[in-house]
Amino acid sequence: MTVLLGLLIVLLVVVIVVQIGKVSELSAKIRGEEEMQEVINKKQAMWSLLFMIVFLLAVSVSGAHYNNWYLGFGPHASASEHGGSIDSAFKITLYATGIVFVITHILLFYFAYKYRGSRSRKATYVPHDNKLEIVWTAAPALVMAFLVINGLDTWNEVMADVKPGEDYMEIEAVAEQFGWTIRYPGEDNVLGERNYKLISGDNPVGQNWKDEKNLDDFMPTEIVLPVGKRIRVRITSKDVLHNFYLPHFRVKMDAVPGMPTYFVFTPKTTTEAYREVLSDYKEYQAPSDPADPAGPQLWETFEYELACAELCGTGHFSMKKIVKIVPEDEYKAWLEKQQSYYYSQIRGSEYDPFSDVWFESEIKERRTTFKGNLAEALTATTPDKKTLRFEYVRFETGSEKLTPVSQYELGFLVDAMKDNPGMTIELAGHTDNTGDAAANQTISEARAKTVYDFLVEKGVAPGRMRAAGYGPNRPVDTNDTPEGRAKNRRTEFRILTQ
Ligand SMILES: [Cu+2]
Repeated sequence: MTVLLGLLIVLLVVVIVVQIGKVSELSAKIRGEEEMQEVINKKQAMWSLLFMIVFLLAVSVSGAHYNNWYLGFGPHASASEHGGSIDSAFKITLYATGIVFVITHILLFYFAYKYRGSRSRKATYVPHDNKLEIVWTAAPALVMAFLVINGLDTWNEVMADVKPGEDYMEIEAVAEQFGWTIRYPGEDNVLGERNYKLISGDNPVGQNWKDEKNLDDFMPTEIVLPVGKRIRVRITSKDVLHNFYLPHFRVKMDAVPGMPTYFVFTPKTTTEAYREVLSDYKEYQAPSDPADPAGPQLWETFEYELACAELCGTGHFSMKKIVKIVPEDEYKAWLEKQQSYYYSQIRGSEYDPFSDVWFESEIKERRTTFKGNLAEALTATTPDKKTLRFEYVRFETGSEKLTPVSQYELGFLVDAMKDNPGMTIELAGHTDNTGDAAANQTISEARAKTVYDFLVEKGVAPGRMRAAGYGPNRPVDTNDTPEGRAKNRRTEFRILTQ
């Protein structure tokens, strides 16, 4: 039944189509085919005009609607000094091409309407027209020349390196799959030398520790920069192509393995000030975490960020780093808290080329500690509190020869003997209980004697000191663990009189 009904409907539709065809044929005969064509032409011309209006309206409305999402518009003003030039170069291009876009589209559709097929008009054949050719070549050429010159001017300003004598700070961004290592120059404001051959697990960017400029360099987890300071970023990569991209500052530069690149910019808006600007826009007044509608809003949690703008592999997305722009004093406070990579990771390790030397700051700090401990011992009354252990006096393995760094702490003692003319001391060597007991006794005596000789050589009167070796007989900890044994192997001095 349904099939029959369906067939019937199809048949009826066919009949209707045929009938309409017959009617049009008839009306065409009555009015003439050309006249009919003219009616159709006019209708289509009207439709195309309507299409143009809807199209241009849609372009304008969507453009205005998303205005606040474009870089350089609404809340997205550039946060760097040069960024405004880039934005205006883009805007000039946008407006110039936008005007041409609208005019050509209006003309295109208007001409289609105006010169639609009509019996009263005949097309003219124009094989060639010099004047027209000149006009439509020269006009775009002029506009292009203006855009290119303007763009070149902006390019030269944006890509310029620092000038000699200019006040700036250089940081380094080293990319790898998948993260950035940012290196700051430290107090000396100069980045130390680095070499890719030195890169290892303990030396992420291959710093040459023999170069003293490296000693204060540090590598923080976030990028903090002072507002208004000219920053030169030295950019490089360890593996594949990456791209150093700071969208809010209009900074973008490839990180190329083996070929250092750079970018110079001056941040002009602090994170705090940028948040203030964003707070005026409704797009940023939504909750930052949709699951917590009462929580902080998007503008409150806004952070500038560093991204990698090169598709460098599967973990590409994770190359994001927070960038904070802060006032000068806040930056200084942050700097204070940063620890140099050398001092926190390399100092005293097997990679330290300066392990035989103490730096000024270390001498100062350790001297203060030594003096404090000595003052405490001088006022103490029990004999065990009158004994002080040398923390930094070391001997060559299996020998009584002092290592070079031992001179510093012994030097403190020399000064202390001068400051306290009534003080007499006993210098004592101790070992752990491993190895031959007699040999331990001998070496502990020999080591105490070496220290004694060193002090005499430095001008301490021999009569104010005596040297003694106790071998393993006076342990301060267990001899069953390596830590305990290390504590037992020691050199001490005990205040006898003062
Ligand atoms: Cu990358």
